[in-house]
Amino acid sequence: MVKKTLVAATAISLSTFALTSCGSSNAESGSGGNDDGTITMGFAQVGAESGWRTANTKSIQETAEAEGIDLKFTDAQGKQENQIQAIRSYIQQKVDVIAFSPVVETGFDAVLQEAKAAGIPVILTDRAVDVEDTSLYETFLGSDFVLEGEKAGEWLVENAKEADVDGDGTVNVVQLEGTTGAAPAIDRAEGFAEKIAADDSIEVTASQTGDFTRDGGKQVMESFLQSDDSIDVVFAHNDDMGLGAIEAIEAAGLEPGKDIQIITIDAVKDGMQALADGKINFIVECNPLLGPQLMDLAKKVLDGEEVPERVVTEETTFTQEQAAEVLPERQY
Ligand code: GYE
Repeated sequence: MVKKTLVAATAISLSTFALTSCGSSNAESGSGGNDDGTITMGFAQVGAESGWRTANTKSIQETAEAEGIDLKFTDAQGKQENQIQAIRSYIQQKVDVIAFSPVVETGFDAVLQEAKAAGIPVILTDRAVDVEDTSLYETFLGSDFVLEGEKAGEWLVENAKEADVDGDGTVNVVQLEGTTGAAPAIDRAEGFAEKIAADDSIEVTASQTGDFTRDGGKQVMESFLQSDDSIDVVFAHNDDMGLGAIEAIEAAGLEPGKDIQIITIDAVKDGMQALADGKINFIVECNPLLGPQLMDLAKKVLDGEEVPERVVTEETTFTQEQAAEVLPERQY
């Protein structure tokens, strides 16, 4: 699959062989924007589903403003058709560059071909698309989601004994998946599954989408709790769903972080607070502050400079002690 090839091109390759632009013909003018030098960027955002997304939007808007980039911003409210419509309208408006974070991986071929035909370069931020022709976009800036899932799985394997809260020899895990078909949902599940396969005592007993929202996580967790009283661990694909699960667990009279352990991804402030409070057990960081790198890539693309086909953001992980330490300085 195209995406898998991209994931293999890690940060290391940035400085070595991957300095190939996959659609530089789009931007050969080297104009760097309009006659007055102002760059107009059309950005089609996923929505406002999570704390991560809010921080991501803020980073993009603030950086554009600080750098004098004229940003046209739309919120697709989690719907792919809205996003496609927004991209089409940016093409009609003849923006200099289009950036977007694809709601789901597939189904963007046609609109990306339209952008290419119009000579407008496209930058993927945060999430990947699954298209045959990678020349349909210039570069993809964002996290390695498989690696994030792997980090979550690794931690669980290392802490399997403690995670087997009821001591029955099996670590029963329920998974709260992100939006169905979205790159982070697919890849995080994959990375996690790969790592926990090393320990036969760990088993994913139920897995359902909570759509990356707090409410979704709460509802799915409520139904999991109703049908299963042997849940040891929740693996939530983002903090918000984990926070929703905490509400459901507390409402069921159980103690999150103790009776049921919780692993999440993102490390936004609310998640980090719950981690420091002992309600979450481990968080894998996913950095939403992509604005500066995005604007930098856009300028380079418009100046006709070569850009790496994949730019991976650097991330870490947090235990409860580490969360308490860094929380006062956490920006988002
Ligand atoms: O983890 C989640 C958000 O695409 C990385 O989307 C992003 C994910 C993030 O809704 O909180």
